[in-house]
Amino acid sequence: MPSTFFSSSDTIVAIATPPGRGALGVIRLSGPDAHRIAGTLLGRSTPLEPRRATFARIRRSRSIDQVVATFFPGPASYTGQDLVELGAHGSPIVLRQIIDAAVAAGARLAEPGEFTLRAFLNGKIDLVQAEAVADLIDSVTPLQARAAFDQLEGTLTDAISAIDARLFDVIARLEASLDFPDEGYHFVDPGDLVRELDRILADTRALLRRAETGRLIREGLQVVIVGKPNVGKSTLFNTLAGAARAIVTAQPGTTRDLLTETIDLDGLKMTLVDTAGIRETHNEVEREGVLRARRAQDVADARILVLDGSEPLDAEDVAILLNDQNSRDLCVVNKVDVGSAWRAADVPALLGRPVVMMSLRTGEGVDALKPALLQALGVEAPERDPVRVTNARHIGLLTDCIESLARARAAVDMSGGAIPEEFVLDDLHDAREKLEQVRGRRAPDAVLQEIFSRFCIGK
Ligand SMILES: Nc1nc2c(ncn2[C@@H]2O[C@H](COP(=O)(O)OP(=O)(O)O)[C@@H](O)[C@H]2O)c(=O)[nH]1
Ligand SMILES: [Mg+2]
Repeated sequence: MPSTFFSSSDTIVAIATPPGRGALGVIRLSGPDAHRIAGTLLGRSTPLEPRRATFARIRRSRSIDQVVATFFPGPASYTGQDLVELGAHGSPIVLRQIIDAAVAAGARLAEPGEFTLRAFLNGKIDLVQAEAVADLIDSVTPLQARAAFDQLEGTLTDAISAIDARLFDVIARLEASLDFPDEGYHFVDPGDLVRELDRILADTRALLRRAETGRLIREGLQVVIVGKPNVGKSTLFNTLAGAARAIVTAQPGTTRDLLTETIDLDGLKMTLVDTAGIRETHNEVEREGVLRARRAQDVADARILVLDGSEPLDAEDVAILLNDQNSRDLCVVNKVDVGSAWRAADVPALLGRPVVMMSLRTGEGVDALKPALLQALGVEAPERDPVRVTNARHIGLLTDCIESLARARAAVDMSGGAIPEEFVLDDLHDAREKLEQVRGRRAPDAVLQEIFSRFCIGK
C-alpha cells in the first residue's frame, strides 16, 4: 500500500473489466488530470462533452483501437472527481497498451479498491456502502447479491444514521445542561432520558437481532453431515448436491475423506461436508476418517445428524446426538421405507430438536428437507426487511455500541434524580463513536486499508 493511498490528488488508471478476452474491456481514469489524459490518448483538441458517449480512436504512434469515451465531471461521478471511462475491445493486449499510454501521459496505476476508496473519501458513499460494493461483486447467490445491493442503496446507512441522530440529540441536551449548571435549569429530565435511551437501545438491538443469519448470508456457511456408518449420509450428501459425488455402498465405513460441495440453498451459500461414519474402529484409514469427521463437526456452523430409523438406536447414535449440541442441528431419520424401529418422541436426546423423517431411497419425506434445514439455520424469508446487518465488522461495533448505551442508561437509572452528566456523556460518546466507525467516520486507516485491499483492481 503506497503512502499516497489516502490522497486523491493524482490521477489513477485501471482496467475495470475482468482479466481475459471479452467483447468489451473498460478502462477507468479518475483524478484531476483524467480529462486531459483522455484527451491525449484520443488525440482530441476538443473537450469531451460531459456524460455523453463519444466514439473515438486511441492513438499512439498510430491508432490502436476504436473506443467509446465517456466523461463524468466531478463531483457527480462514481469517485466524486473527474472520471473518464473508455470502452475498448476486450483484448488484453490492446487494454495493456491503453494503460501504458495513460501512464505515459501522467496517470498512476490504481491500487485495489482505489476508485471506491476515492468515492468514500469524497463522501459519495459511506464505508457500509463501500463494503457493500465488494460484497455485491463477490456474491455467488441471489440472496447475497440482494443483501449487498440493499446496503449499497443505503438501507443500513439510513437506519444507523437515524439512531445516530437521536443519540446526537441526547448528547447535545446533556452537554447544554452541563455547560449552564448555575442556571438551575435542567435540559434533561431523568425519566425522559431513560425512555429515550431505551428507544435508542431497542432500535440498535433490533438491527443486531438477525445479524447472525445476515452474517451467514454474507459469508456462507458450513454444514457437516454426521452419523454412524451406513445410515445414509453420503446418499443425503448426493441428494443435496444434486450429483453422485460421494460413493454410496451397502458396506459400512465406505466414506473416509471429507467430501465438500458448495450448493445454493434458497440463496444461502452452503458448503456441505460428507464425513466418515463415526464409530470405534481398528482400521487405521477409517480411524483417521473418524477423527476428521469429529474435527469437521466442531468447526461447522451447523450439523445434519443422520439416524437410521429402521434400526434400534444404540449408544453410538446417542453419543453423536449429545456431542456438542449445536443450536443449528437438524436431525434426519432415514430409511423409513424399511420400517420404524423407534419413535422420535420416545428418544430423550431428540426432544425439542427439529427432526425430519424420510427415505432417501424412495424419496418419501425428502421435500421437507430443505425447508427444515433453513428453519434449523434460523434463516427467515428475506423479503420482509431490507435492513440487514451482514458484516462481522458491523456486528462487533454495534455490539460495543449497545454495551456503552446500556452502561449510560444504568448510570441514569441508578442516579435517583441528579444525572451524572460526565459519566453518561462518556458512554454516549463511546456509543456514537462506534456508530460512526460502522459508517467509516473516524475509522482507523488500518481498518480502511484492510477493507479496500480486498477489492479487485479497477473497482
Ligand atoms: N432402504 C434404504 N436404504 C438406504 C436409504 N438411504 C440410503 N440407503 C442405503 O444405505 C447404504 C448406506 O448408504 P450411505 O449413503 O453410503 O451411508 P453412509 O455410510 O452413512 O454414508 C447404501 O446401500 C444406501 O443405498 C433409505 O432411505 N432406505
Ligand atoms: Mg458415506
